[in-house]
Amino acid sequence: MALTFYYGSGSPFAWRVWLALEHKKIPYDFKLLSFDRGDTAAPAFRAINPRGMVPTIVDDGFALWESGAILEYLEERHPAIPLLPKDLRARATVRRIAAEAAHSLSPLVNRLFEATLFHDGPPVPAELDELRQKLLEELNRFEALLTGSYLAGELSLADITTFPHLRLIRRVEERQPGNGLGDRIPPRLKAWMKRIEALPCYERTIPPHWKG
Ligand SMILES: N[C@@H](CCC(=O)N[C@@H](CS)C(=O)NCC(=O)O)C(=O)O
Repeated sequence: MALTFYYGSGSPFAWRVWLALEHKKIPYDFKLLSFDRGDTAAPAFRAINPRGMVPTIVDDGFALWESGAILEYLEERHPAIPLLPKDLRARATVRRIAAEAAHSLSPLVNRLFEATLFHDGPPVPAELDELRQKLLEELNRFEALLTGSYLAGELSLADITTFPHLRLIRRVEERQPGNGLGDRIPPRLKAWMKRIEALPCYERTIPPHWKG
């Protein structure tokens, strides 16, 4: 039985899992849930994931949610194309970076969305300036990690976990020019984004609603 993947367009957490499924060439049935339609609150979905959140997978009857847990599960279940290094400390570093993306970067990107695309009325300039400053400080921490092509050696869960949040920052600028970070994403991170966007898994996982 194939793995079923429940996804919601625009969710950075669901995007991580989609990138991993594609990169690792794992067969899956794709279930696109609509936030607007309230699909995540539907009883049939709540019966699978009582929290009503994407990403969620069901693998041979086993339901799992929380993107970090799903990524680790997929890694162990489908090790052929690895996204975790073999070396103990390298693996710990990847997990650390993935946790930093989840707990330090992601909340700031959420706040940027709330202050711009999800904001009723024009953004409050002072609030936006303070937020941009915090985001740039955070991005500089990721910039410092980029001594090679990827965040931690080879392409890994560190990149897969971090990328959607960076791409969402650019999305704000695309939708509301001047309200995102403009061209202030640090240069090595910018080049790294291009590298990820050149991977086949990127093209296949662009959020459907971005394509109009
Ligand atoms: N910590 C969770 C976060 C997942 C999450 O926040 N998902 C949101 C979308 S970004 C969701 O499904 N929300 C339900 C809804 O808005 O109906 C993870 O890493 O998977």
